[in-house]
Amino acid sequence: MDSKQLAWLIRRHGVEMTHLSHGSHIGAILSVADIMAVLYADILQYNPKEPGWDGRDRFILSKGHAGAALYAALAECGFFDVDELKTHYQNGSRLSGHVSHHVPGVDFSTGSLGHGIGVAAGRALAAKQDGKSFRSFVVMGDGECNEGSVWETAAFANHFGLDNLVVIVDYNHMQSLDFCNNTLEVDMARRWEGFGWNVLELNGHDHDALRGALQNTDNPLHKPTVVVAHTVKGKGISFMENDVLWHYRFPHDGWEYNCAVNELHAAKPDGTVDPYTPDGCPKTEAQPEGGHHAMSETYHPAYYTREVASK
Ligand SMILES: Cc1ncc(C[n+]2csc(CCOP(=O)(O)OP(=O)(O)O)c2C)c(N)n1
Ligand SMILES: [Mg+2]
Repeated sequence: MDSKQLAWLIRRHGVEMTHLSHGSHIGAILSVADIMAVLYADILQYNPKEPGWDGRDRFILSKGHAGAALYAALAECGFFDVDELKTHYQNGSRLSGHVSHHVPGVDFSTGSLGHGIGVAAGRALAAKQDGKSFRSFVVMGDGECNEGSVWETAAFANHFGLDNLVVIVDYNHMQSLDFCNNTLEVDMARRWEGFGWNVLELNGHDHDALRGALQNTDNPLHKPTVVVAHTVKGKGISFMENDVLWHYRFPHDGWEYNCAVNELHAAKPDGTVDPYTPDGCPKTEAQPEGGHHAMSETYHPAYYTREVASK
């Protein structure tokens, strides 16, 4: 399966999983879907039949509230049965709302923001000390970069020359309840540069750009690498894009679910099969007057039109 197909399936599973469980974070799942797809289709070294294989690249989804995106990638890549995704966030399921290390392919539980990078840096240092060649990857949110522990680790990783550490920041300018510039905005690329990192900046929905940046992060000064990936929260479903509402709201029965699924179907790559609604959904549901954003008090047209993903 190629990265485009995997990204589509992550989005489709994300809609279904949050719909079935009435769970949160669909906006965060859609934001990171392309990053996860390129990592699991083209970059990370792993063996789904032997999740603990010592030579595997280490990976942490530190913005653990988007765990559905990781679970969907792992299931589609053979770590466990895709059908199990339907149990996500349900009582008794091992697929908890935030990322759990009880799931095959997951080494570290996340959800409390700001901790993934410290663990990833420790692994990178250990790999160097033990003469091992794997890389240590971590995906973080931009809001997560408000945590002080992130910058403590950034200094540490630079000091120890951890050129086997790769951070990807899902830079969507939003947090859970508001935009970053109404909360605490970080001048992302310059901040990492100031901490001595090798900084790459790109469109986090452009698979070729992501592949190009992540395939080889060697750099002459042996710095740790950060990929500042410009993204749109809710990417791929128009009425969820750049709308804070969809951090916590799930796609409800009726037009929300049907329109979400049908928008995904309109962009379905050839050869991809929708395991839930192979032919899409009925188009009979009434949409709210004034368009999809009429229900939202948090939609922000200035952000919607901003070219955040144009770099
Ligand atoms: C330490 C900690 N504080 C607060 C939260 C609550 N919380 C969950 S998601 C979120 C917003 C995260 O924003 P960002 O990192 O930008 O991720 P995005 O959803 O935008 O991808 C917050 C504050 C948390 N999970 N952990
Ligand atoms: Mg964010």
